[in-house]
Amino acid sequence: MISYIGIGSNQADPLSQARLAVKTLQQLPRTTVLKCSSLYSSTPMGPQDQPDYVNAVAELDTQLSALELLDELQKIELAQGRVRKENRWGPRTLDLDIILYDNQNIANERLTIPHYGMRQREFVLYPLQEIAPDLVLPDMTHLSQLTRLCDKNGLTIIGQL
Ligand code: A4P
Ligand code: MG
Repeated sequence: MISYIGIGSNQADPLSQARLAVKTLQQLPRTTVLKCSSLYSSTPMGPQDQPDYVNAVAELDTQLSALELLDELQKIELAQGRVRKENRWGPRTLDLDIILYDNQNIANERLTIPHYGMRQREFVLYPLQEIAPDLVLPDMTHLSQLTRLCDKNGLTIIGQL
């Protein structure tokens, strides 16, 4: 299955957090990292009294189920010092979200795929477009239709993975 993972960090050296996360993704069982976007700097969505984020998207080919993949991503978040807090959209050392999994729609108590925020978030759409310009969502929306409607909001490339 092809899956796209959103990577976000705005604490404890975000560039290194993102790079380490990709190295760990490369070691997941039954999984290959096929492509990585550039690293982007983005303005915080949500509370503004937090540092800018570093965001990227990785393309995986995996034989893990979506739930197995989520378990692995949450292990990586915890290993990199993620503390789950009550305040929504607050700062974090590492956030790994499953943006898309195969061409599937998944809705259960642990997973919503496509990720609920992907259609509006410049820090997901533009890195995704960089590595998958012809992507079509399960509901047949073309990624390019979404990016056309989405302001870059200061999103800039700051490095490579
Ligand atoms: N979950 C459901 N669907 C998914 C999915 N597709 N991928 C569940 C991953 N997890 C999924 O996640 C809470 C629960 O969501 C998980 O237990 C899983 O079962 P979490 O990582 O503990 O919580 P969270 O990430 O703090 O919550 P939320 O609302 O998902 O945060 P977001 O939407 O990820 O936003 N600004 C910029 N510029 N860049 C960012 O990356 N990120 C956030 C976090 C805020 N502002 C940002 C950024
Ligand atoms: Mg998350």
